[in-house]
Amino acid sequence: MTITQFPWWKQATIYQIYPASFKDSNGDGVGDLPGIISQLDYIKSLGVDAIWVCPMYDSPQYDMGYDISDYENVYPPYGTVQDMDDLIEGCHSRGIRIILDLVINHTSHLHLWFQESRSSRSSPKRDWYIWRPAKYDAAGNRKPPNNWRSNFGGSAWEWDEGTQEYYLHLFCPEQPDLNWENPLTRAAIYESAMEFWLRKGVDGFRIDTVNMYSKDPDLRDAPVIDHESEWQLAVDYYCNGPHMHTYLREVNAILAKYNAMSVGELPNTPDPAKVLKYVSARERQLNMVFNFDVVDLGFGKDQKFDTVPRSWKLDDFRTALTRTQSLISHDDAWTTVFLENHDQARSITRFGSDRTPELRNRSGKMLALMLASLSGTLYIYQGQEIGAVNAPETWDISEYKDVESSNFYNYMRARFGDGSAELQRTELALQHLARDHARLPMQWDSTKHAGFTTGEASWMRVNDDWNRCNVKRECLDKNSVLHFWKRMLTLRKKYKELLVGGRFEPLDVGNESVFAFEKRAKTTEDRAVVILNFTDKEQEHPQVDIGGLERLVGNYDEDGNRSLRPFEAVVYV
Ligand code: TEU
Repeated sequence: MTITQFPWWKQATIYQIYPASFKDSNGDGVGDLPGIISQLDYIKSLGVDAIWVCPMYDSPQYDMGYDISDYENVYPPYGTVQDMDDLIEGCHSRGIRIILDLVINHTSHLHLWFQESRSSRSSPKRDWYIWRPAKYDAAGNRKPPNNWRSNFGGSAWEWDEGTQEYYLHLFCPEQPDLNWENPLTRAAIYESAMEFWLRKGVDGFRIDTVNMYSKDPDLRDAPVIDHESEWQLAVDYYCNGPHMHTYLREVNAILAKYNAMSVGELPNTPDPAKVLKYVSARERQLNMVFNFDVVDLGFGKDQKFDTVPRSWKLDDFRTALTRTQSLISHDDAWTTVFLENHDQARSITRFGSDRTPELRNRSGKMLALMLASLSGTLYIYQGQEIGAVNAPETWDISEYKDVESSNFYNYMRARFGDGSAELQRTELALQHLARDHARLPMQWDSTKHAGFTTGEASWMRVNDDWNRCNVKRECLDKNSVLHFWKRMLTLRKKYKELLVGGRFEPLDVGNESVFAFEKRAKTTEDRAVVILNFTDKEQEHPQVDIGGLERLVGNYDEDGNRSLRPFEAVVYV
């Protein structure tokens, strides 16, 4: 089968939208659905095929909408269900597909299901969440059922005074985990969270935390790594549990009824054999997943922010990327390509350089060229197409709004105190890796608040570079990152067989400055070589064979004579 016979989602580039920060239509400082609708022509002009809208459901926003209180309603500041109907229609009439975020590992504590579940131990919905009695230590102190640490710090269990039991929450206490073992719960999830929107015509889902629904059956303690804390990293105890594949086959059956696609978020699963169980077509579970191999580079091993900026080597990057690309060599599996989303800091800051406008422009184009040349479905996060970078290091920590950032900062502050070296290290880590950087308002033009809102204030501060880095300016500048992205997306379509569906092979492995790889089409003789200088210095050409190939595109006008210039990137075909 050639790639043009592939389903749409294999050939697609998907543009991710974070509703709060995309475009505000009514001046309240928060992005909204009419704002998204107003920019559909811009989105179309990028050359993308679909949008993924982050949670727009009703929610008290403890975790920016990943805490849903009603799957069948829209968060009022974002708009109404009617606006969603209009958005779906606005996309489809332009030939753009639309996928939603499916958050079904947990709900908000304000969801009616949880309200009923916590109302009494004999509630018919008691078993819809994960409740356990307390344990008591030798001194008689009440303790949670196990030592699991939540993803946002602290115990993963919250004590409920009313019914005198603990409930499990892998994220915020305001995000209680659903009990997937109960078939009634699963049926309710499928109906309310999935079919309600599938009937409205959405084309698929990005599925949040897709491997956490089945936990360790005995909820055993995790091994103690952090001897200073009661709570321990427990990902091996709540990811990829024994019933995962049964549940996902059910999810798949629902999607199949509507011919809808799925992309699952698959954290903490670097082993390709495990990944294949989720994405092999014959397993009938997910179409593809987001692997964390690349985006987790440089994170602390035990705690994400317990690290220093750029603590990764190019070889780590190469290995991680090769692992995710390797999925494509299995004929019935598929993969994804991405460097950014709403949980990641900006890729230019992390993997390129934002030190000068010139380096920023070159490295932004280098990353665009690389991503557009990799196999799988390509995902671009809002702002990435204009080369957005992290908030400046001069910003006060109070500008960071995300629960993950503030919980960790407060934890380190309580543990080590103001002015401590540990707290300074934490600030540096947040400046480099916090999720907040992706959540700054989209920069549309050079007016106040970068055209994101006409209101007095925006919910997060606009990045300082808005006057130089915005959609309007980059549309006018042929040399912009935005123009380069459009060009790369056109070439990606033209050379689909090779760039979207080809086999990937790293070249000159071990080179710590230059990342080179080869792509080979599966059904033709075509071959491409991609060469990327990942440093801000001149580098020697790597030892790779480009005999018989012609330069297709690069981020400098002509090939340099002897060496590769800073962040130079070239594709030969
Ligand atoms: O993220 C899930 C997740 O597994 C975490 O690793 C996540 O990457 C987090 O950012 C840790 O740094 C998803 C969503 O993408 C995220 O926005 C939500 O906060 C989370 O689920 C809870 O729903």
